[in-house]
Amino acid sequence: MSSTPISLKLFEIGAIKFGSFKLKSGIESPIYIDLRLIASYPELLKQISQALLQKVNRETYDVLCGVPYGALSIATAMSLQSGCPLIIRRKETKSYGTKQVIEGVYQSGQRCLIIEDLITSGASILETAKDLQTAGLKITDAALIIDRQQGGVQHLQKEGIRVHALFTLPEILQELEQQGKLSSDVVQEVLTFLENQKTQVPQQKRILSYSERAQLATNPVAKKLFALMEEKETNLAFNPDVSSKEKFLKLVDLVGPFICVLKTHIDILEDFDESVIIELQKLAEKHNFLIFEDRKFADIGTIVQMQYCQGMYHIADWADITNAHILPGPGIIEGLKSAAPNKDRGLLLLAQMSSKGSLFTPEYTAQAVKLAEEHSDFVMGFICQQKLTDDPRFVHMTPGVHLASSGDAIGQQYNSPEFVIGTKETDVIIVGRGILQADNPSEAVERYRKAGWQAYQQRLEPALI
Ligand code: S5P
Repeated sequence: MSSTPISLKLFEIGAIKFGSFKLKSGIESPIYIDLRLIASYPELLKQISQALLQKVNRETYDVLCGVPYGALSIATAMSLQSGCPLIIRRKETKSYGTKQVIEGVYQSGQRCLIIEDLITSGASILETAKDLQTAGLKITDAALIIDRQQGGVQHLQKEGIRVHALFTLPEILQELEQQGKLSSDVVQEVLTFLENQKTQVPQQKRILSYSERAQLATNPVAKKLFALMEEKETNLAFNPDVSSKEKFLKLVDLVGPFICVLKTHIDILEDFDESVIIELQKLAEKHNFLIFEDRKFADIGTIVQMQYCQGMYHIADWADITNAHILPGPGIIEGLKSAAPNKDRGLLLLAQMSSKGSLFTPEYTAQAVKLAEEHSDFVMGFICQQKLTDDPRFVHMTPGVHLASSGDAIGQQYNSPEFVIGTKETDVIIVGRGILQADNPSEAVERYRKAGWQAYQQRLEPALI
């Protein structure tokens, strides 16, 4: 269809203005674009949504989703005209919320067409795409009104998203010049401005490798862990949650070569005695893995000190890593830290849980990050479901991982290694029954190791923001 009417109307309603404008970044711009104005002109909205519908093959998508908030009205208009159902992405809960981010009716595996008004770097579309993918939707295409031609289209292409734009910004400028609305000087000024901006976006954001993070970590166990992950090429932690010591030790010997961390629930063993610890330490030495007692401490400082160092298990003597809830406040961290002063020990804070209906809130999770930053000599990272901080010193360890199941009957929820390491950007997958209950555990442990490691390697490829 002819581009004239739409671009001219955008100019007439003031959605594209020329002059001198101070942008949020402080930069002076000769052009200002505000496509949210379209919502106030129903005829134009209709015309634009029709043009967008014609741009993309209807066979390629099942649902529509507009990038909040600018494109919500456009996506709604497209839904009304095409009869294609609409879903809505909430913007507010995107940080580390466990709340519903995508509203509406959809099924995992359905294809969603993303709608946007304007593309610059592509970051907003990508953010929306990530949330939709997290919800199980497939994203292959995005339709939008104006491409500023500043690298966004190429950026999205690299992420596997095709962009269908009604116009590029230079096309609009040309049209307006032909219609006598702009002088060639203004067109030239805007084109030069756009060209200069292009070199600024998008920027490269390099993802640090585990070995680079080993250099940066402030906790000695985190340092060791990052280094041994790189050395053994594994980001797999295994928990043999069994009750007999013989079975436990046999399993540990079997999986030892493939894991970076062996996670225990030592109080599950019915025939526990000191020999378990002696054998476990020998195996840790033999196969080069760290031991993590998943004790989930949750009491006041003085009590956790005793639970950590005394009683039947003397956890602090043999477990490189343990974990704690932060519900009682910072005293629990200080208590545990002071209980093992002369040893290299690391603490993981429970910041999120995998179980259905867990009561962790985004505020609580944010508090865990804050406490980790304040105790970074002892706190080495988090038990969580997604990356919580860009601080490279902290290890993100994620349970609830399974290649074949989506959960158990009493609340456990599973994700794949690819999703956890690739999409949620955590560092270590914790796998129990996925390996334990497999027909062939020694084959399964290698399968999980490989899946986790490949997802990490893919993430390392330079990403654009
Ligand atoms: O949120 C959590 C935190 C932990 S530490 N969800 C979990 O499932 N875990 C632990 O991970 C749990 O105690 C168990 O040892 C392991 C998951 O085992 P799986 O058999 O379900 O893989």
